[in-house]
Amino acid sequence: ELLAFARDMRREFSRLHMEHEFAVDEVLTKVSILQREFLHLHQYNPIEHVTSRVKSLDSILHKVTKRGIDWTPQAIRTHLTDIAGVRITCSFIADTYRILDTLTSQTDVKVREIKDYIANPKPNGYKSLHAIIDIPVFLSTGPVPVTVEVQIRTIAMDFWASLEHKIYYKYNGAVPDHLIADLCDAADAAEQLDRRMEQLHTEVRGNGDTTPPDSTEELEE
Ligand code: 0O2
Repeated sequence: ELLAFARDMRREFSRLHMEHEFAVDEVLTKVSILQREFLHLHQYNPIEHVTSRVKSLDSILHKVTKRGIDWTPQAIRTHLTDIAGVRITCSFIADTYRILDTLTSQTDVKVREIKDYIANPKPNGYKSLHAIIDIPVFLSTGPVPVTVEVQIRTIAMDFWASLEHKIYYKYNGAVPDHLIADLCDAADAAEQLDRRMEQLHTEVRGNGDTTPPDSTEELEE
């Protein structure tokens, strides 16, 4: 009986994983369409790169245990909102909001929560837009809503966040004070860079079409 239970659980978890993979695919398709249409309309590509991941079973169970969530697929589906993650890196701050608005206003996307860490950065300097969305995945049995965490940020914010993430893990969360202060300074520098790049971009675009001749090729990488 225990063996049958274990087998059922394994099947349930692999279904959970698969549904989240499908949801990531759906979001990636939406992002790719937005990107290509944006390029067609405005002659520039607002998205630098897109990455995605589905949490491994190990890290799902680790987080579930830490949070005291029941080890049932149903409870996990309801309470763990970052099993599927898509990260969109944009060139400019204005683009991050534009992409967020366009994505979250699509009729099949249900917004669960939006966190604007660009307007309200975390105390350590972390900046990004986070959207927790439910997206329908069409299975043989019908549509199933699946939750995806979408993070949207600029290249400078992404650069900062990936270094901070490495430092945080290296020190197991107990980052020395001088590094925390340095990271705060670096976050300020990243913000300044974002502002200056945006100003430059606006200025140059205001002076007519500056599309580089190979801009469409960027999408084919
Ligand atoms: P990983 O390894 O990227 O998956 P929660 O995820 O709900 O426990 P919270 O704070 O309620 O945490 O949600 P929030 O703020 O939306 O953060 C979720 C994710 O945003 C994190 O996932 C990170 O990817 C990113 N993030 C949030 N804060 C920071 C930060 O200070 N530095 C960096 N580098 N990334 C951050 P995970 O699961 O924590 O990490």
